[in-house]
Amino acid sequence: MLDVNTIRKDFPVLSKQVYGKPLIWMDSAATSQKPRAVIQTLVDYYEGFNANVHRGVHALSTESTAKFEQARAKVAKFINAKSVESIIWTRNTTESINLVARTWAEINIQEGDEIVLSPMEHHSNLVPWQRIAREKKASLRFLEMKPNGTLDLTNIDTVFSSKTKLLTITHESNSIGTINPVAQLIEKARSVGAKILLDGAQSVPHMPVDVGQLDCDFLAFSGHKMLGPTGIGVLYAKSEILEDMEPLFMGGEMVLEVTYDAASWNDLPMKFEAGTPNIADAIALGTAIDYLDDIGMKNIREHEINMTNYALEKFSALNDIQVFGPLSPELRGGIISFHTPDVHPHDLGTILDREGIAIRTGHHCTMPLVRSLGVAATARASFYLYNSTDEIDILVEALEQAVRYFKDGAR
Ligand code: C6P
Repeated sequence: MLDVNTIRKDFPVLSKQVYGKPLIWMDSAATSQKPRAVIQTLVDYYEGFNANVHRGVHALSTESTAKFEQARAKVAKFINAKSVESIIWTRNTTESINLVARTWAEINIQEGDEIVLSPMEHHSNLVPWQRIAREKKASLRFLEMKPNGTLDLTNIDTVFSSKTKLLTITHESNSIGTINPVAQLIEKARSVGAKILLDGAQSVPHMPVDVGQLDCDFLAFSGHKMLGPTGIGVLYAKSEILEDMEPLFMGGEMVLEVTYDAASWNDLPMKFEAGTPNIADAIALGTAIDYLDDIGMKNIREHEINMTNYALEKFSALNDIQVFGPLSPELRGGIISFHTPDVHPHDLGTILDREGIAIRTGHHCTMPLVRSLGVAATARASFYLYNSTDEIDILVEALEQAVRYFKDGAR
């Protein structure tokens, strides 16, 4: 059991009032709040040792380089990567996926090849592959989904074939919360010789993710969804694959030898990190990882299962509210997407905001999925380690009132 009251004290913004009501942050799937230690790390960097990395011999550069590389080592350990060389700093999940699409896929996807995805991909893990498919005359193959929002793997053998070159799939859906059976899918993809990219934007912050055990080739995630700052993300890739990949950006840092005519590439991971990197935010992501490690990822997952269980039970008592995604908390993360025919999700979001409750409404950057659910938009509450069941009670009560108000108004 997490001590939520104590945890909350570490997050300055959570003591904020919105419209005179205590802030209830249920939009962590969009971005998480940040603990004081992370914020302080940014201040410490700029006040104490701001300097470019890998360049200077002076004291400040030595310190910033050491802290920057320590942060990379923390990321590697956090996801159980074999080596720090496998950790490439990017801006976010989106950039990490695009890096794979513009480099690995440029070389390895050919005419007639197939890329397998789920129907619940975030646009960031769909649109880059649409472009690759178009440019390479390859095709996208989508797994099937059951009405309960889990994947239907009955016909999996007809989706994967020797033509499959890549399985690129979200570990946890940001839209309906489904946790996909990635171990089974990875095994299938491996059996046909395909590479595997996991979109870990919603899983890495919320559960233990072990790349050694999963044996995926790529994993993409964002620092800002896991208590870290915005503007820092990670691409994990097996180092032997990175060795074979061409860099995307050219310039300083990523080169070893340069003449007027040519250049050779630096060692991993620098080969993929042209220009001055996001030093402060990388170091602060290291602090976020320390914080998550102290709490324990298994404990965070357990807390979110309890929260989801509680929320699903409360929601089931509400009339006219449809919850999307699987109803078993073991099959989903702490994301509850819902819809009521009586109130437009945007109106719901506005009403809840007046109660101090921040949720997200819309298509959650998964337009094809939300359309397939038969609605134009959903309302989405997403939980993290600092949310309590008391907050769920307040959410459900506010929802009930909103629905009642709109129904009565319609009469
Ligand atoms: N989802 C949400 O509110 P970036 O923006 O690059 O940090 O993450 C993109 C992304 C990719 N995959 C998944 C599964 C995601 O959830 C996200 C971000 C946010 O659901 C913002 S749209």
